[in-house]
Amino acid sequence: MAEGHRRLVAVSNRVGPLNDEGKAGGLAVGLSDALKRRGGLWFGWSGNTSSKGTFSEAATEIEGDVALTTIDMSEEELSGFYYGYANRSLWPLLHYRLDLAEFDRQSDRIYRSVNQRFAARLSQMLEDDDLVWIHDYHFFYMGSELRQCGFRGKIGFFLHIPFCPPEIFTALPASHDIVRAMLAYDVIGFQTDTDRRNFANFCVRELGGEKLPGHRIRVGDRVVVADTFPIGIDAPGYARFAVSPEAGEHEEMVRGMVGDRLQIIGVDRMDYSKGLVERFRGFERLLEEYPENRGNVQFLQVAPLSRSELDAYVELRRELEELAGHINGRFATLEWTPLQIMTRGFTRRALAGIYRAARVCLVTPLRDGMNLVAKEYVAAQDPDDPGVLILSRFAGARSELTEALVVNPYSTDDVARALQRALTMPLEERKRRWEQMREAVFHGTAAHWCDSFLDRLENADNEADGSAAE
Ligand code: ADQ
Repeated sequence: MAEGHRRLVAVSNRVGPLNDEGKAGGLAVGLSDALKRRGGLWFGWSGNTSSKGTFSEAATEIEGDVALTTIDMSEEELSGFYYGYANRSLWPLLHYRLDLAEFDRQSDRIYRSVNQRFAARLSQMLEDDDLVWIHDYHFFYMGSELRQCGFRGKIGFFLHIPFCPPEIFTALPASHDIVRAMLAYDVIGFQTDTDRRNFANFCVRELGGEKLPGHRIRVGDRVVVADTFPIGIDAPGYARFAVSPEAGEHEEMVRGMVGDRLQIIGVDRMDYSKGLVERFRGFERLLEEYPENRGNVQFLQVAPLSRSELDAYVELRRELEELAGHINGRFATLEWTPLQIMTRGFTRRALAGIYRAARVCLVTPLRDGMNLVAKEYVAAQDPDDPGVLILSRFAGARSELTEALVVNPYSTDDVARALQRALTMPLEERKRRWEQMREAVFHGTAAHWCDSFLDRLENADNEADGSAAE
């Protein structure tokens, strides 16, 4: 373990990988970096299901100073906890989609029991001065369960996705239970000030809490820190990926495929929060309203399948494929297909090369905690010929990437206009905008995110008793 630091114990639904070879998402990259630097334990679900009776066994792999410990779930747990409560109730609700949220007491019960079982298992491995950091909407109850098991050390929580306004969150039957349980944490982190405010407003209006200076909240006799810690990427590492041989090969492949045309790229898990349907309509409107682009632009949407067991995701895939077919049918010629959709995954280096080959990146979620694709696209650009980022006003990344072309993703015209502007933007303006964004991405890195959260957590006692500087 690194000197001078307490052991870091991180908890997230999926664990690892610790290397940069795979297809790791944002959470894994940020955490693996912190764990490799400090040493520690990473605990979560193995990704496997096993029958009752055997699943309390934990498996541990050691890599350097990091132990990766996982446990299995039963089929019932997977369906009630992961597909049920986490992804059918909490995910849509926290993304402001009350229309898609489903609530049932069976999955509520299973969600709580998985939190309890994971906490019980983890608490056997904890030492008093460990710094425990719980991640995301799968584990809202984990902190209070660890307290029930007797753990008295520091526990922090970071929410990777948005926290919706109390007017929406109160629709969740267990909304009070969840936020009360969250008060067991010492520090609660959000991606944006909006999320932080929504949470604080819930505490005030629903639980009779009080906002204190220094982004602290008092509810009864509990004082917690609730602050904003925007997640970032390993920007220097990503910029290096973008000039690696593997990236170069992919960049060339894309350039070869598009020829003289301009490439537009979108990269998102196939999820209704990412605004893909609206984005496709915006692209269609571009071809309608600005016909000079016909035959001269190419839109590649990379959209790996996600949560395909859930109806809303099956329906989204059907709708997207139909819409892509409609747009291609309407505008394609013998030598040009305007829109291509791919569901395969790429390595991080390959993806960096694909970003670098694209003149425009469309990041138009209807709601997104942060959105790391936007930051990766910026980090991967060629400084002499950078592309243009079109960014939704509803992505957390919007607060930092102020020189992106900001759009309302619900407005087809707005998306089409921004596309036209991006495709015709002079090199000087592209460079000027990109430099601001590059600065922001290199400033707010994954390491910075980790360090500022963990510093805050280590100092949380002093803050909770009001002695921190205000
Ligand atoms: P996600 O919703 O998964 O993350 P995002 O932040 O964009 O969204 O991260 C996606 C990651 O997956 C990126 O690193 C991207 O490169 C990678 N990826 C996507 N498609 C890929 C493909 N085909 N092949 C390889 N890699 C691919 C959640 C929240 C976000 C928040 C992050 C981190 O929803 O708002 O930014 O957590 O906190």
